[in-house]
Formats: sequence, C-alpha cells, structure tokens
Amino acid sequence: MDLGAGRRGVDMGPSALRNAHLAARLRELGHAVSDLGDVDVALPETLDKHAHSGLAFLDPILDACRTTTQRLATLPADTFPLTLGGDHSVSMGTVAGGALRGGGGVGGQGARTGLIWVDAHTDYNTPGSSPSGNIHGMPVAHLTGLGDERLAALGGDWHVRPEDVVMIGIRSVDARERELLRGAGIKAYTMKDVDQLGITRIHEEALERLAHTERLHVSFDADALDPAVCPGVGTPVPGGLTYREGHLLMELLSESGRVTGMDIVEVNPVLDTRNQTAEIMVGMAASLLGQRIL
Ligand code: DIR
Ligand code: MN
Ligand code: MN
Ligand code: MN
Repeated sequence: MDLGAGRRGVDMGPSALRNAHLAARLRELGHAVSDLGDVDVALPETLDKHAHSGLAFLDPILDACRTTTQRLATLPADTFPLTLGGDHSVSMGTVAGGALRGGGGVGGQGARTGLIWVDAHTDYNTPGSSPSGNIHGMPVAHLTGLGDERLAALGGDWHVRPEDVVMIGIRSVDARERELLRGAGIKAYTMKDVDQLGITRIHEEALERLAHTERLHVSFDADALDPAVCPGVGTPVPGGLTYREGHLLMELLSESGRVTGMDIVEVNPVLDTRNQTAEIMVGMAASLLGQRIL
C-alpha cells in the first residue's frame, strides 16, 4: 500500500522487488521460499483521505495492518517472514504478527521481540506530534503503545518495549517526535554515530543490548541508504548509509544467527532509476539471509 506515505507509488514496491528476482536469489541461498501473495488494500481513489480527524487513510491502513498481523501470526514459529512494502505503516502489522506467530495467533502472548529499525527517520510520531499526518511516520510509536489506540492495539496486549528498539541510520527527526523518542528512551544510532563508531561497533552494541529478546526483527526502510544508492524513495535525505555499510550490517546480523524476520519497505518504482532501488534492496535481503562474498 502507499496510503501511509505522502507521495504515491510505494504500493508498486513489491512488484519491483519480485521483478528484481528476490525469490530466486533466496532459493539460490538454499532457502525454501513461498510467496504468499499480496495483502488486499483499498485503492486511494475510492476512499475519502480525511474521513478521520486529520489522520490520512486511518481505516484502510488499520485494515491492511490487521490482515498483515493475522497472516504473519498464523505462520509457524520456525518460518522467517520477509514482508515487502509498501509504506512503512505495514510494519505495525509485521512486527506484531511476527511476535505472535507460533503462539496461538492474535490474542496470544507474543514473544519478546527486539526491533532493529534501519531508516533515515525514527518513525516515532503520534497523530498528535506528526507535522504531516502521514501514518508511515508513526509505526514505531504505535508498536510501543503510543498514539491512536486502534493502531496501538494491532498486537492485542503485545507491544515492543522501548528498550528493545535499536534504530540505525537516523538523520531526520521532527521536533515533537524527538521529545517522544527521548521520553521513551529509545536507542537511536544517527549517521553521526555511524561515521564515528562504524557499523561493526554499532552491530555489536545493538546485539548486546537485545541479547535478552526471544526474537529479532529487522525493518529496513530503503531511505536509510543514501539517495545516490537508493533514489527510488519518497522522502530522500542526504548523508545516508553507503552500499557497503548497508551490506555489512546485513552480513553481521546474518552471522549472528539471531534474526527471525525482516521487512523491506518504501521502495518507490515511480521515482526510481531503472529499478535500481529494488535491486539494491534485494541484495540487502540476500545478505541478511546468508549471501556471502566468498
Ligand atoms: C516525517 C517523515 N517524519 C513524517 N517520515 C518518514 O511525516 O512523520 N518516514 N518519511 O519514513
Ligand atoms: Mn520508515
Ligand atoms: Mn524513512
Ligand atoms: Mn517512510
């Protein structure tokens, strides 16, 4: 879907990623891959964008996220759900559904889940703090239980704990969002930290911080990478992760053996150059799922 984003086109992201041979790449790595198809989402042309108090497309996003949560929650615990976006709103469903899978589905207990949020943005706005009203700027806040109560209840009583979130690649945070983030105590590695510490150290610290969690979900927004690497994104921000920093992070996470699910989101083919962004993101998924140089 693209209902949560300010610009149109990320609803075509999954097609672009499939076209960039995602499934074949993962099969080459020895994985058994099942494409479960798309989640049905209402067309924006058929909807009233502001049917709900300044929150654009709240109802259809809620529907899509509920379906996503449900579909992930019914998967066996030993599967690795890789979800293709779409705008980043979908991760409200994938993180909740990923935590609930193998445990009786929605309404179940939910595994304690570490969340690695790779993004230029912290996505920690609430409806009250958001300057844009776009829900793709709000998923992490809702996952931790803030904001709109229906979005915050996608996982039932289950939430990500703020201390179980690590963000990497951050370089764009709104004023009130920054206060919420600080108040919650969420660990965010900015691009300054990436420059200063390097990905290796950040990866080590992140995994140490999340050592106690049962599951580990990686949510990768294509705009975390530099716009020169991934031009096909709706909200490009200069000064992003390099191609190698992205791969190194995925390679190290893969070697850790701890990651249990992944999202690739915000790939916008309408704004892309010859499907470059989708191809780069397929490479990132391959590295996280075992691809090695030698
Ligand atoms: C901005 C942009 N912070 C907002 N967020 C984006 O609209 O809340 N997130 N682009 O991915
Ligand atoms: Mn995002
Ligand atoms: Mn982003
Ligand atoms: Mn976004």
